[in-house]
Amino acid sequence: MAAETRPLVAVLMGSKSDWAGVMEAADQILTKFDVPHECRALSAHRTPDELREFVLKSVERGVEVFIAAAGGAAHLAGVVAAHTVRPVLAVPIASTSLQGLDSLLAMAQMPGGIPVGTLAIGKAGATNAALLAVSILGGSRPELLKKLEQFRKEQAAKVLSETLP
Ligand code: RP5
Repeated sequence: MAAETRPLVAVLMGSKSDWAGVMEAADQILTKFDVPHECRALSAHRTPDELREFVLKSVERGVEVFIAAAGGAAHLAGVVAAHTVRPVLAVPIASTSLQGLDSLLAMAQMPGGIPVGTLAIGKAGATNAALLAVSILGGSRPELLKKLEQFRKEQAAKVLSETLP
């Protein structure tokens, strides 16, 4: 991985308000695994032209996985997937009175033909989207799979070391 500096993962979110405490978790995981990535706020509804341009340029520049997070009537992941055949991982954000259930259903219920892989609502989904991106990239980068195995060993050790009151 050391030689790769071009972004391999693009982390998109519908608004800057999706970052703190939620999508920053995806950034942290990708940084932990030394995966070159970039994070951008772009909206399917509010910046449709810039979003399309970004996705097309990203693919040209070598991005292999997209993560797309959005709240409410969440079309971001579907629109990204409309412009690329690279995998798109969707993270529903709990930013409305429906607490992310609206986004979860919008993302999970993509009609057959243009898939997005939908993760859990919120921070857990952001974390898992990044881990899944590492796993996807690991298909051609065995060193990333080794890091994932080590990560899981550390998680297991933590659970086993915990004592209850
Ligand atoms: C969605 O609307 C964003 O993904 C965000 O979750 C939600 C609210 O956006 P802001 O009004 O905070 O910009 O598009």
